[in-house]
Amino acid sequence: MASSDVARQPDKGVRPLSLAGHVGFDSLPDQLVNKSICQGFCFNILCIGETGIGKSTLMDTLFNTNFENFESSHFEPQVKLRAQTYDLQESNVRLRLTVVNTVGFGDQMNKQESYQPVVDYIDRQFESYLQEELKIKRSLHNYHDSRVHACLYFISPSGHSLKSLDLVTMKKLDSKVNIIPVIAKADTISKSELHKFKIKIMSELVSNGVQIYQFPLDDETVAKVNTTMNGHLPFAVVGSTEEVSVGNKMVKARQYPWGVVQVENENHCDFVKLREMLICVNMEDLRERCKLEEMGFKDTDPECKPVSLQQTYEAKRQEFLVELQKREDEMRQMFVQRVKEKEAELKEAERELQSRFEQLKRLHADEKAALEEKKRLLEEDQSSFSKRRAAAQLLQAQSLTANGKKDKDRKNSGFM
Ligand SMILES: Nc1nc2c(ncn2[C@@H]2O[C@H](COP(=O)(O)OP(=O)(O)OP(=O)(O)O)[C@@H](O)[C@H]2O)c(=O)[nH]1
Ligand SMILES: [Mg+2]
Repeated sequence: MASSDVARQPDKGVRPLSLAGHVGFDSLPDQLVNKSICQGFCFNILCIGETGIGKSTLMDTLFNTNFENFESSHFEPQVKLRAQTYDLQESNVRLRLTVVNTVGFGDQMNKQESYQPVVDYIDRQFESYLQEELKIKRSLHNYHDSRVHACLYFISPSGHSLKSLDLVTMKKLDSKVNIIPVIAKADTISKSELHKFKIKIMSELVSNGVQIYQFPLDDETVAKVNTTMNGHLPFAVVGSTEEVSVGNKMVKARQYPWGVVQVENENHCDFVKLREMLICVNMEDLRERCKLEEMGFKDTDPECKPVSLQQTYEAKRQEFLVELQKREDEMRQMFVQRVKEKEAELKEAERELQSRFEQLKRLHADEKAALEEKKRLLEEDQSSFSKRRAAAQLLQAQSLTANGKKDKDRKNSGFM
């Protein structure tokens, strides 16, 4: 039975009544729409793919704009995640879009170095959301949810098979994010090869137990289109923001010496299918589809008994609080340890200063003693010099007196 029929079925004991006039609750859908428009929306896309595989071009093509793009080198020692957030507006609907790119993905010799930073990034976003969610006073309405809503996984158009890095990465992420695989630069692969490649990819994903995002079938308004589109996965995409004249109109395309590949022509590639599915039909499902497993939510307990969401939530909350307490204790211990270390460092510095001061004091005392000794010697010299000068002056005076007397005697004898 369709879900809308279930909703229309009156419950036992509930009587349907007709209204005699207008009441006003028929405005409820409008109220919801107005509230949503006022709040705006947020959507976060993670693009995983090797350097130069066409991630930025596809994002520009999807959102009909030019995002800030940086070309990455193939020599990044490790994968970095670069998140850029933009405010977009279409009619009166505002969308805060975050595009996260894997810079240097696949350029490392060690595969773990390629996927681990991606896993860590996704976990961090969940963690911070969970922390906000578990706060007693939540402010989720103005909290910028940075959890990844959709992950576009760019597969290289080798026409051969998936690389082991693709399988390992998707396997690590499939319980954490909604993975939508796309075959990048699909204009570089022939139609028949592409057909076989798609089948090969899907069978490899299944045999390796990789769960990709399935467009949901529970909403009957979109179930039909979603069923068809699930059969087209992975989408083979071509990106370009270049406008080329085809017939009498300009279309987004890639021009080659032998012809033109039109991005929005469904006979040329699956770009339109991807845009429809990702943006027009399932964006809300992707936004809302909470990967509860990521937070540890399960339908049954270890003994396979069913547990309610509330029980799991409470258990999870308790677990989280215990973890928080543990971390707080660890931080406190770390703080005490750091204070002790700093204290010891300061004491050591003080000791060094003290010994330097003592050394300087000793030096100063030695210098003072040496100077005093010099002063004493100088004073001795000065006093012996004074004595010698006095003796010399006395001698000089005596000799002057003696000479005076001799002159007088000579004069007296001359007159006689
Ligand atoms: N043939 C073909 N070339 C494409 C396609 N999309 C992008 N390119 C070209 O591939 C090159 C790299 O494209 P980008 O979009 O910068 O690739 P990227 O993955 O963002 O690169 P990084 O951010 O440096 O890792 C450019 O020369 C694009 O013109 C496509 O669908 N087909
Ligand atoms: Mg780029």
